[in-house]
Amino acid sequence: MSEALLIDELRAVVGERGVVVDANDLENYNVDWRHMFKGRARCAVLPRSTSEVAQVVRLCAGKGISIVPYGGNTGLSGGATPDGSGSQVVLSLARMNAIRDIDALGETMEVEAGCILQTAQEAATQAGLMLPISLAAEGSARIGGLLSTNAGGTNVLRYGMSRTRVLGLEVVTADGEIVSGLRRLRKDNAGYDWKQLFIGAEGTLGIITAAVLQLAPQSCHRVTALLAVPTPDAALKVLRAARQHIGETLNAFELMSGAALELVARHQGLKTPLAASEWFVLVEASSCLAGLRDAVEGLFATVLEEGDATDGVIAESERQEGELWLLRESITEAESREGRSLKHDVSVPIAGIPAFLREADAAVAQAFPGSRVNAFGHAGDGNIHYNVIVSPAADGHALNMLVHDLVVRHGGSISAEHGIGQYRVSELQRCRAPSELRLAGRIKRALDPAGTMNPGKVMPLISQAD
Ligand code: 2HG
Ligand code: ZN
Repeated sequence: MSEALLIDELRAVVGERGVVVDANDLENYNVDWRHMFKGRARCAVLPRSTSEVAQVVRLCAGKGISIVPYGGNTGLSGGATPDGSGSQVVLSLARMNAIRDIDALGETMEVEAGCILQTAQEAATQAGLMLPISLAAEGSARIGGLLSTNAGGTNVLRYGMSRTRVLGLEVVTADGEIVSGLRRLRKDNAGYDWKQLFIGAEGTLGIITAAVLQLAPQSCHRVTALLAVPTPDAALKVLRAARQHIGETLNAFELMSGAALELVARHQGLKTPLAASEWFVLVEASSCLAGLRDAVEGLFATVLEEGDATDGVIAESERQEGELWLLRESITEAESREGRSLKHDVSVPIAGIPAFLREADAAVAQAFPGSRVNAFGHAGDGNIHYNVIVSPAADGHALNMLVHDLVVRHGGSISAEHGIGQYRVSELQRCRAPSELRLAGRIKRALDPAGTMNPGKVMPLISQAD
């Protein structure tokens, strides 16, 4: 088939400006945010509506051309990066960014996949509500990508993963059919909950084009605090005490090593307002009931007295709250400036975090002398970013296997919130039970029998998986 003909046919669907073919313009689509994965797209297509997405998918399916759905390119696992063959079409949802509707009484928002998270958050706030998906990349991440990767973030502890926000979904299937389940119902037990298959599937089963999200009431008061803690064990005691003092008002409980904050100081020039410590926890709570600040002060008194925290500060203004959060949210950027790092986005049952960290630190130090662990994460929900800064010559695969084996031994997951993308395909095959993988293969083959939806992501290529 002539390339020019394909481009003409795509342009006929999405308009002249909706097809990107220029090599320079394609760079954004060819490389992921970390510059770790690099591919070569045949072209990028930017549909303006669900109907155009469906037409593009049908056109490509008819010609056996694979599609790589693309959101804000903020994923960390290479899920939106095409392979190097030059044969895959990248489908960006960027031009489908409307907020279609907000229902203030029902606390829902219908939004298109290309809407940037921050824009959706602001719209919810203007309506007197809030959209409780919160993560460092919220200024660029798009709703479709967030749902396709079932993104986590800093308030999963209270509000759950992105999946739990979704009441209704609209998708285009691998054969180009529009399936619309944009219901705004809290309760809907009518048959299979098929939308759950597409959430977290990273575009391997179809393309999410719009969603109805469950919003939440705004909190009237918020308290943000930073505590210095001697060990991860002590951090968990603080977590337990926080649950007792401030209960469900706890939005976030983030663990950061002193080493992580040293990176932030070195590369971002941001200073921690407490003296040096091996570990820190960042706590955020919010409520509309009075007395939250007093309750957090009570928590401080308890944990300082018990020696589970050695120091602490409660933010006195929104500016100070922002400064505390900036420390936490700058870790990824600071780490990327430090050199080569291998990311392990793992989760273990919360009580197992200290033992996991101890064992992993010892094993990594022994097998990879000279490497440095950058551990931080959402300890309140069991998710630790166990990233290791290594020399360019280090055997990354061996290190990944070492960490993941330990995770499996602790009953954990090798991807808590970043997904599998192309980065962890082989590790998922290695670490998951054969029965689970067989079931996943059956789902993939049922929904994408030709294997044209984001091939090689999450699952091995279909021929290999058979
Ligand atoms: C975070 O928690 C993100 O800040 C990124 O999930 C984690 O850089 C990472 O490994
Ligand atoms: Zn994270």
